[in-house]
Amino acid sequence: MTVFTKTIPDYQGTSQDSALIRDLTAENEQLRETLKNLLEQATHNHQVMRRHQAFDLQVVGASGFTELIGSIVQTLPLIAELDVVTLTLLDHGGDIHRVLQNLGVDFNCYPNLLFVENEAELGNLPLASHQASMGLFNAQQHRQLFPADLTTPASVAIVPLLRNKRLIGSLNLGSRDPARFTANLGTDFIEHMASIIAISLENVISNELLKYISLTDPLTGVHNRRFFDRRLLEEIGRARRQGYPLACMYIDIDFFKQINDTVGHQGGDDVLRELATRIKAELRLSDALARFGGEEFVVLLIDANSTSACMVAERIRLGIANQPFKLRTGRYCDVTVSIGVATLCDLGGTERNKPIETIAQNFLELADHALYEAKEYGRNRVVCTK
Ligand code: GH3
Ligand code: MG
Ligand code: MG
Repeated sequence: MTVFTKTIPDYQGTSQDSALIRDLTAENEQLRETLKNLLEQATHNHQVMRRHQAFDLQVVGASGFTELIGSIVQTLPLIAELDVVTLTLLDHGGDIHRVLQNLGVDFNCYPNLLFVENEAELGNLPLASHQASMGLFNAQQHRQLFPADLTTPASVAIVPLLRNKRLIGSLNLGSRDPARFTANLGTDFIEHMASIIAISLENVISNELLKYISLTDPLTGVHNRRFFDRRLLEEIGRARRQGYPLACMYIDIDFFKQINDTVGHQGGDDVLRELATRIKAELRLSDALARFGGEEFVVLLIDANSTSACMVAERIRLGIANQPFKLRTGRYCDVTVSIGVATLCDLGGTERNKPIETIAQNFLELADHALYEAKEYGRNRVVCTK
């Protein structure tokens, strides 16, 4: 922009000249004011651009799903001066939701994160055309994107999130200012932001799915040995620092080979799935259950001494032995398990200076040995070692 500065010569003139000078001075002041406003606007725009660039980097660099969602629903409203931001994810079959829940995401903490299983659930929004839509908030059209317990906006921008021309969700921006989003507003900037968010979302979701697959037993959906081994080391470290006991259970189905022979391999798989469900039902959320392979499951009980661990083991044993397993064929099958229990109660004492890996290995060996004894003593029983 060019700014003209008018210099008034130092000269004693007529009253006409004085009027001209007054006019020119007033015009000059007005120009200065305009310039000041433009500079302020430019500085503001520059700051907004810097904040958006920082936001882009934060979104692209998010290390996991929860960090990314936090950036979108908490940081974005601050940097873009919005009153509410929500995110809708298109989740066919509910797989993403299920996996994230299994990985420990507490969705109650994310009221701005919405899941829909198909495009129809997005309502009659023009998302199918893959175009952003902006305008006044309309409860009938937009309520499902801005639930009533969040701020109700006056104007909204609904921006499709696309990956390879496929709709994966929508970014929903809301302002209390009815003039903030109008139908004729340019969409380039918002669409750029949505494309960065879509790429980052796809990326973190793929990573979370991979993590889930690598730590989960595909048949039963409980954790696998890789997860358990990692968790055991963490928990021993924590228990040693905080001074509480841990207990470990080895659970093995009795005569499973015969069960397979009687009800077939599919029937055997049904038994394994149902067994995992029954064991889980007796545990606390903080406990860890893993299938170590075949028909062997291992449980880590947090803050459990020998007495309480043996009570839990006995409850599991009875819950299995007293109720026949219903298979998908409609057939019933009697199942019993043997359980070996070991506890770690002295982590602050003699175990204090041992490497955690050694403690973990000895701990598992003790539980495995107790299981061996339970089998030796006749099966369908619990053996606890101190
Ligand atoms: P014990 O009481 O001594 O534990 O006897 P068992 O028959 O349960 O033990 P054994 O180790 O002899 O047999 C385990 C069987 O588990 C053999 C194998 O075919 C079966 N098995 C291992 N993995 C699976 C699986 O994923 N599905 C099914 N259906 N069977 C499995
Ligand atoms: Mg067995
Ligand atoms: Mg076995």
